[in-house]
Amino acid sequence: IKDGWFHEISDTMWPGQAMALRVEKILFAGKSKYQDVLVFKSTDYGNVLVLDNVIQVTERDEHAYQEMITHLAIASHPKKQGLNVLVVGGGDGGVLREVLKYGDAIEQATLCDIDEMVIDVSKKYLPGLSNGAYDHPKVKTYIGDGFEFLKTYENTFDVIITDSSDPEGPAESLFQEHYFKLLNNSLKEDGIITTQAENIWLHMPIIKKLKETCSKIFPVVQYGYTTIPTYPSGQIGFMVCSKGKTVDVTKPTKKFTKEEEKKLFKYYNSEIHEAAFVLPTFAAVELN
Ligand code: AAT
Repeated sequence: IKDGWFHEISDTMWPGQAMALRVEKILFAGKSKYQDVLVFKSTDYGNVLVLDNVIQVTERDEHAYQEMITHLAIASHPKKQGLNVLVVGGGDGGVLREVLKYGDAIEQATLCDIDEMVIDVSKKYLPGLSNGAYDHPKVKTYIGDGFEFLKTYENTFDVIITDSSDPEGPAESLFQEHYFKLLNNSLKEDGIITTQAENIWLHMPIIKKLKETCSKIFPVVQYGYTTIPTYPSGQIGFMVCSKGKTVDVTKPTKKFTKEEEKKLFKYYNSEIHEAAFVLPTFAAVELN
């Protein structure tokens, strides 16, 4: 933080550019076992959570990410009842909040984040993120490495959402081939996964490799994306993969009415679900 502005600088992940947000007040600054944890109140984006100097969420635009990473998977799942959902990462609780929007269709929602401090500061300074989800009777929370957690489950989950940080740091293992094998193993038949899959302007080599890795394991692999001002270059994508060969993840099978959409979501709707997979030419050339 310099002259009242936070700068998101990374010479390796986004060289020569940086997002800056004006700081009104620092609310929390600490160090967990895994990372530096910072929460500040910004002048125009609400409260902001930062891990190892990388913006994780701002109250103003978090919906664009949490809604898309969640609903691209759950809304295209062929099963409409008794869904067992796992979230890896996502300690701020935003994805859990989105999962619970399916109400009775959710049998159980489990979250495994490596860092308890992220959960604690999010509950305290970003309460709208989880919006009470951690206290919901269908929610179970585990603190630990998502990679290790998955080793203990087989044929269990219908949907697994990996809401992880960037591959530099504690989330490195969550981008490896072995991780996707574990995901595949712990999914039920017809299971679907989404994972945070970076930005087409900055990380094409990572995305390409991720897509290749996923394609070795899953018969259906699609890169979809959302727009979001406070992630690097304003865009972030998701690898959406299905274990079932005949599932088309680009088409939602769960159709919300327009009224429901307006009530439930700020960003997601059925049209944007399909549109999210339409890539600009340069990205399509690289990825398809
Ligand atoms: N919804 C917020 C966006 C995030 S949060 C990433 C979360 O992943 C953090 O809570 C972090 O503690 C957790 N995490 C990191 N590594 C692991 C791991 N190995 N196992 C479980 N959880 C982990 C992502 C922001 C994307 C930023 C884009 N530049």
